[in-house]
Amino acid sequence: MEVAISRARAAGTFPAPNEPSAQQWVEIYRLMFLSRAIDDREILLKRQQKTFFQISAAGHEALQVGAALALKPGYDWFFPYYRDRALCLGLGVTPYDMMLQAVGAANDPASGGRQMPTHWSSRPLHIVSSSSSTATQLLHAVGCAEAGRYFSRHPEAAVKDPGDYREFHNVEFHGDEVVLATVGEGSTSQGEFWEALNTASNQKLPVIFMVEDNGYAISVPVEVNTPGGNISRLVANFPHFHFAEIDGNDPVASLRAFREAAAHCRAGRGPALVHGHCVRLYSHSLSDDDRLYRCAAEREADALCDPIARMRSRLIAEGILTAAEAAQLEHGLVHEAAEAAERALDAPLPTLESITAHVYSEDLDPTRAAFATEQPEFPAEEGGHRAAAHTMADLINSCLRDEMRHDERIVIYGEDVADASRKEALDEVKGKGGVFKLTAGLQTEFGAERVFNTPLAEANIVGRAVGYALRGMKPVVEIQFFDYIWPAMHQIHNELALLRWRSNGTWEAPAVVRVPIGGYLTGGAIYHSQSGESVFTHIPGLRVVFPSNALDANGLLRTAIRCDDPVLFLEHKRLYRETYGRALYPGPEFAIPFGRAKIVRPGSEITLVTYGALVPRALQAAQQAERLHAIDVEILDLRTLNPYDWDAIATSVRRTNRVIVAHEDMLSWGYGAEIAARIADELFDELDAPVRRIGAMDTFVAYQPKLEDAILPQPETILNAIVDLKRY
Ligand SMILES: Cc1ncc(C[n+]2csc(CCOP(=O)(O)OP(=O)(O)O)c2C)c(N)n1
Ligand SMILES: [Mg+2]
Repeated sequence: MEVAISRARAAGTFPAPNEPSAQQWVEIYRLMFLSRAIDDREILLKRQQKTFFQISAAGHEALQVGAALALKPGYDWFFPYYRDRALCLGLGVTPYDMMLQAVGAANDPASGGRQMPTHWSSRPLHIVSSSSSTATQLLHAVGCAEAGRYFSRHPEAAVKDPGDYREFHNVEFHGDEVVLATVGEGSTSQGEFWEALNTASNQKLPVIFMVEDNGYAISVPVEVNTPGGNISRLVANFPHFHFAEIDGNDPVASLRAFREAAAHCRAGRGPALVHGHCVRLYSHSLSDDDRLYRCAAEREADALCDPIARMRSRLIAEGILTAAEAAQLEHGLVHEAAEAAERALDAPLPTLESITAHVYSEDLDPTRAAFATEQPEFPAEEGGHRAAAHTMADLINSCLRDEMRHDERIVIYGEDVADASRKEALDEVKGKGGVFKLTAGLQTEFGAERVFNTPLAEANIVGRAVGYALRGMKPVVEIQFFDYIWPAMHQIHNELALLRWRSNGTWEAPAVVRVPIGGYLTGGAIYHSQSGESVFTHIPGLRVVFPSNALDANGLLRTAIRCDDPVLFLEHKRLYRETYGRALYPGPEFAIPFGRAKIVRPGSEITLVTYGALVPRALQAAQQAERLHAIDVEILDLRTLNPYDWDAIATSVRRTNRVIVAHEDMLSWGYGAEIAARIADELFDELDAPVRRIGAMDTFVAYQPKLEDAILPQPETILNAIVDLKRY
């Protein structure tokens, strides 16, 4: 990819004195004007139906150019939003790159024709791919800053290891880099804004938040979003912050404010928030018409604040340019934008074959044999005694411990996962280590920089993981209960799983999200019993794992951690300490590839496809079917739900000609619907009976055990289905 860093940027940073030289004034004006010229050209193209969407930076140019020139592209890190054209021009994105995205060209460097215009991304410049979701990027910026700090304190963690995901991630850090995250004033209403400020403040992270306050969020004026109408007043009490509230129509005020903010951050004193008041000169986007909701007088007043017109007058008044020189410069820039557009319109479009590229890592396939280090090395002895079988909880804990020893890039965090946040307590107490104790002892062994508690905010947990992972670290985070994953859903669906595809393979976030799931708890009730795995298997880019026993949990978690894709690792709470499925410790290298089902009971008459807590229940049912009805059932434990082992299902169904798909989650629109549909479609000729499904009733799980028993599938439910299906 071609990266043109503009002339003034070639030296790295914009020259330091607070008052720019004449040449610097002209450079600021050049960037501002060029940004507007590209916007205007794009609007023309959209009206000619040569492009498909347009959103402009008009009115924000001064604020953005000041920020760009105060920071160092390719050294600092940038999490912009869709209105940041002048910022990205100032960082070195070229007009041609922008036009390639506007037309959706194959070699649009930001997304290969996948994202709308102005959804920035450039790896060499450290501009991280942005989504359309407002404010999600702020948490990525926080995680990114945490990762930079971590590597500067643990430089040895940056070493590559050819055995896992680390082979494919170059780590870059300097120790004093800052992270810029930008946001509109309306989007400061998002919880993620406050969650980001919370952690940046608490951790004194070098993040500069730039609030671009144009007074409107589409049609909603600022006072509706922000009580009192001014975000600076609301955030003023966050500790460790440097705050600045500026006239965003003045590029020199902006440059000064961002230099001061960057100095505060680089010195390790904490984060900064620069609140710039600017104007939105055009409608929100070309799909909007602001005459529908703004008075004419207000729009005219904003037009008088146009930062480009003001800057032009200033240059002429100060004798830096004559009117003729300004006109000549502008003419050249309009021509530059037009020429970039013409070239982009001739660029090749993406091929249809390219659509499926970069959904998952193409470097490291977690189904491949390299992850089949099976043949566990069971020890004969442990701690001077004959080795004993361990629970699933124990073997997940030992996998986490072994992997943390093996890979210094792993950090573990979530709610209550630390042994004790107050370190002085650790001399006295045993430690918590998770509400289910899955992370017990890890903070004590690896320290509070690698194992720590977060604020009680699930989007914070997953959003930061995206930021950590895109810097090459391996966050292995915990959501305390599946029932509370929903605040993080936006981050999982629109960010974690999507980053690779939307950036056409330029960025990725291979984090692991561990989640206790499921019911059968006798009193777990509505909010501690939920299933819902099919909601996540419906997300391209996300691997979903659901082990049913201790050994599988250990081997699959190792693969989840070492692989290069984001993984949702579902752990059934009821199975954590069951007698069923205990196993000896399999050693620190035991791994199981994804996408390989296990035949937990061979049989010849009916195939029962299942996973999770239904595996032991299906086994009970199969034993009774054999004993009471002489029916021989084969049970397949899928172990991973995305990818899943279609070959194993097809092979078994071809032999038995009858199949049941059983899961704990609700029947309708559940995971089994997909498997059953595919069997009906591709194996129709093999079937002697309809495909049968088993799942929970289409309700939530009640507290009263009598109701819970009726709502969730029981061994008898499975047995009845087996007997019924054999009648065909
Ligand atoms: C999470 C989310 N909700 C809604 C939208 C639709 N949307 C796009 S931009 C926008 C307004 C944003 O206003 P503001 O943050 O002030 O930024 P501005 O566009 O004014 O620069 C809305 C509601 C979205 N993109 N993401
Ligand atoms: Mg706004």
